[in-house]
Amino acid sequence: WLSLRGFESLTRHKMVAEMKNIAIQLAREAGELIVAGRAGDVEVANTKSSSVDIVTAVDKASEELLFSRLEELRPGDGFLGEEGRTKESTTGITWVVDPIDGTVNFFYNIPHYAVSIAAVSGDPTPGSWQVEAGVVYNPVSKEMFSAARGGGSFLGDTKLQISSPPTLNQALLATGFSYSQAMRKEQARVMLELLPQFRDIRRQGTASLDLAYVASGRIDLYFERTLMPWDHAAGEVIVTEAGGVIEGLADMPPGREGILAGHPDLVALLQQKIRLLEGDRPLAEIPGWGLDS
Ligand code: LIP
Repeated sequence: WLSLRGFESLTRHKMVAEMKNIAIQLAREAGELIVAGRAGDVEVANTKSSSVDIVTAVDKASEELLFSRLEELRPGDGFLGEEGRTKESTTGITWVVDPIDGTVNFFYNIPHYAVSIAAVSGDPTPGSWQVEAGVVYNPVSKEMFSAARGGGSFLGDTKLQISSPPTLNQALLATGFSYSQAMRKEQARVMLELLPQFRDIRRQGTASLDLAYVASGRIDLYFERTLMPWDHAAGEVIVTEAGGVIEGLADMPPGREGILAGHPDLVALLQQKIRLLEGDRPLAEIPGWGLDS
């Protein structure tokens, strides 16, 4: 005999597992398109927030493939894509998609980029949404990071669990920098002070893989500001289902203002250090942060 609560829980587990499996399948399909596109000439199709924030035709083709396949498989769901495809949800589920995260790496043929696909419920806004399932797929290495809420976090079939933290000076910190020169200067100011206090830093150019690497123990701690929703949606659930935490800067929700990920003890220590450096000033107080200045 299954209680109502038990039935609801079973149903929810089944639903999020189905969304994760759809995301895995579609990430592989988009991955094939991306690898084929990289084999040819890759040119900048246009730029967005600055002259170095680039889009290629492959980014756009990957997003169109993912949008059309989700229309087939999940017609009532919403869509929020980096390259401009958006659709309101009628089911309460929205797919938050970065068709190629790490576009600059892709453009330079550095094999460290990913398809990032997340299914979120509720308001599809960072800090408000509930991430139900997420996948981050590197189509070159064919590494598939995946998680469903309540179902654990995986690399392939290997379950991921964040281990007990190293001391800060033994921790490997990953970060990234904005496309805005003014914001990069601010981010470098903070990183200049943090760098000597850690084992080392890594700036790998793909936020979704940085988050997946936190879940898999390849990175101990991650911190970045000015990310867009599609950069971190899938990585959030991959980290939390591996026992890590996702936090925003100070008391702000995780998102554009800043996102930290890792073991809760390390994240708490980093929050304190950033606050001491005044590295958690709201973006609006940083002159020129969003402009290509
Ligand atoms: C990138 C992120 C990266 C960040 C870059 C850029 P994109 O996403 O994955 O971590 O530092 O500035 O936002 O633009 O390649 O999808």
